[in-house]
Amino acid sequence: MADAWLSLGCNVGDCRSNLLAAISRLDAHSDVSVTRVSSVYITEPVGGVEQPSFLNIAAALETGISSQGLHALCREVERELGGRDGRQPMGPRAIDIDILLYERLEITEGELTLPHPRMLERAFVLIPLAEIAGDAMLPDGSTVDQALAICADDHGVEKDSGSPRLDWKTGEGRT
Ligand code: PH2
Ligand code: MG
Ligand code: MG
Repeated sequence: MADAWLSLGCNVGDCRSNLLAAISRLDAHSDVSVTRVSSVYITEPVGGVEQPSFLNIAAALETGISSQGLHALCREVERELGGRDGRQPMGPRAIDIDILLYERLEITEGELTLPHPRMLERAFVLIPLAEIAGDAMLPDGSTVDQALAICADDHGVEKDSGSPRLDWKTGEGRT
């Protein structure tokens, strides 16, 4: 089994529902177990066009599928939830599922680069990830907590403390 960590984001439609549906579908795969999901964070958009705030979460999973297999599964779940319809790079989307880390693998193969090439520059990725996996290691042996400590991104990232956590086992947490 391999450990992998994902970043999920949404800023179009019913985002809590889309995020919950995404982690539930990933967990429903026979070779994927979601083990932890962060709080939901309301985050200022980074890059691209002017667009609404995002909701972002991080998720930890254990999987028997390869990094490429997991990438294909993430794309499939994005498609099922309408997250790839008409979207632009860095633009608004109903669901985005990015693999951040897969074990301590360092690869570029087709569309997949690991670790995620922009994760170290993004507070909306590192803050949720540090909540559930501060000790997780990057390929160079440094930790997520260390990466967050030196991240200079000052875009707003605020825990959505007024709403329940998303529970992918019971399906609770939709508003
Ligand atoms: N995703 C993007 C572009 N910008 N900004 C925030 N706050 N959160 C995101 O998930 C995000 C973004 C493209 O993947
Ligand atoms: Mg993304
Ligand atoms: Mg993506």
